[in-house]
Amino acid sequence: MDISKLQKARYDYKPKMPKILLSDIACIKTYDEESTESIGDQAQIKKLFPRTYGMSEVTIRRGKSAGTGKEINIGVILSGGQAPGGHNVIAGLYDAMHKSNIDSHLIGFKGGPSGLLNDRWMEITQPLLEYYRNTGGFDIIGSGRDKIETEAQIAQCEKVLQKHEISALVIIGGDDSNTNAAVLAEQFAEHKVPVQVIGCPKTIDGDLRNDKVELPFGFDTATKTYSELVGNIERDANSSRKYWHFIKLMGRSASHIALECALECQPNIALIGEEIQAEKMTFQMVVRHIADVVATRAARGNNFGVVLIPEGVIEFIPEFQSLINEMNERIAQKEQEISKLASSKERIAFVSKLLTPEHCKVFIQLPGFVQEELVMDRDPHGNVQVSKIETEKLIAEMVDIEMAKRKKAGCYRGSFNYQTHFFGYEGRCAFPSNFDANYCYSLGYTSFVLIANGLSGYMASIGNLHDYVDNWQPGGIPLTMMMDMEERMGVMKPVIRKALVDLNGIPFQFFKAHRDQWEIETCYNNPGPIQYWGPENITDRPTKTVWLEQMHHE
Ligand code: FBP
Repeated sequence: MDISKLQKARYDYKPKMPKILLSDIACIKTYDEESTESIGDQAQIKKLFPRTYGMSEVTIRRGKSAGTGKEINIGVILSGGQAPGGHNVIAGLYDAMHKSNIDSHLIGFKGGPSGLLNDRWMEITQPLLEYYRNTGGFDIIGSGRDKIETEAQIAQCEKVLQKHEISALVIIGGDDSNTNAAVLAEQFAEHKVPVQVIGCPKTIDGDLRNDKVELPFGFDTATKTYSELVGNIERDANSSRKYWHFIKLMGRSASHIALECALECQPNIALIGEEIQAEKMTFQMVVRHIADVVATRAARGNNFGVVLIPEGVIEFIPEFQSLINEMNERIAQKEQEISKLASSKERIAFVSKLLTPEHCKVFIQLPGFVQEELVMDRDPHGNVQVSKIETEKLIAEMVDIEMAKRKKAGCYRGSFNYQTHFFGYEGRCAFPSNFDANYCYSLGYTSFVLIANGLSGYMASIGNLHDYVDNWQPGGIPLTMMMDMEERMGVMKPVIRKALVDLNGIPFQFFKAHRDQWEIETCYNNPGPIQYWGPENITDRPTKTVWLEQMHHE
């Protein structure tokens, strides 16, 4: 294998850990704190999770641990979209379990939850891990988006876990995967299957967070990677002074990534889906607002700018939300007939007839490529794949039309030329920042401490993330604490609540207080690439979101 110099150097990086985790592993243990309630629908969640509901939050402090020293087998799964740092969670888990007992085994199930269902596995060994420490990606064992839901699937998991004599399973994933972890912990307890289940918070989207979980891993690296790219584009825009750049950023529903990049890069405009929904802004209102900024900047001689667009924005715009809901429902009923139509033109015509007049009007006004995306790109459940819609192009084209209208009416004299970009996959497997390398390793290590203390149905957590790593606080949060009931495809289900951008939170309020200036003036900030070596205040700094949120608590 031809390995880059940076990759080689990163193998040798020694992740920092909270001071307490540096103690002898036999001399740290969990302590019960307050007992917990779920964040919503307490009675229903309690009924569905009678054995794992109401457990106490735990902290890790010094104390004699009875559970260390035993030889055990642990299983691990990477689940969902890639996020930088996943390899370090596995490394932290591996190192902790081997500090406890050198003969223990770590079994990685390949390709996500389906690896467990289909018994596809590999042993994670020290020599193998040496090629993955501090690197991005999930390629050590792969990932997948399957769910383990039915009784038959749960029974199959129990069989596979028992076959390998696995006594604990660590699931590294987002809200859905950790919901799955909660279900497995409850079911194993009910069936008296001696397998503990521990979750780890992962997703670049940043939406697996609450009062107890400060941040999922991967958000830090991904947003720093995107911010570098956005900053570069801002510099380019300010150099050539001839383009408006419309940049879509990943984040399936919440706008945390766009907000963080806006705080870092100070673009002219950043759309925040949650605000658009709260203000009940129509698509036309969004387009007109951008057009107003384009016109104001043009009047000052600035025919350039940068607009950040969160991937999930479309679902926050009321008319699209109801159009998509209706399309999902009506297309599902006519799936077979639609599949027989040969051309996209025929499909578009057919689908527009299925819609109510109000939605049909919205649909036919959309540019052809968006109509096509709405009709053609459907997930295995038949739903519109919102993330595949080229919103950046759609918005840019609509602004173009609006500027042409204004020009004709004589109220705009500038020139409007645009470029579109989508940054998503570029950031999901980047080399983890020092923050994510340290955070993930600590999460993996903490997972083992929770296991050694006999816990199940917990998420490993690290608090105080804005502070020096020494002062980070490891612990465990009961998974049921983060749950409420939500409608999923027409059925009420217990799920871990997704955290959307808090419009009253300091990060959004900070953005709101500055954006008028950023719109009109050119206040671009170019944070540059992630730094791995150098002064700690540069290499280890957390995101602005984490930093600003902390100001709120102090
Ligand atoms: P997770 O929630 O699983 O972490 O995935 C996040 C994400 O990167 C989203 O931002 C994006 O919409 C989606 O995954 C893309 O998924 P896929 O990899 O299946 O294209």
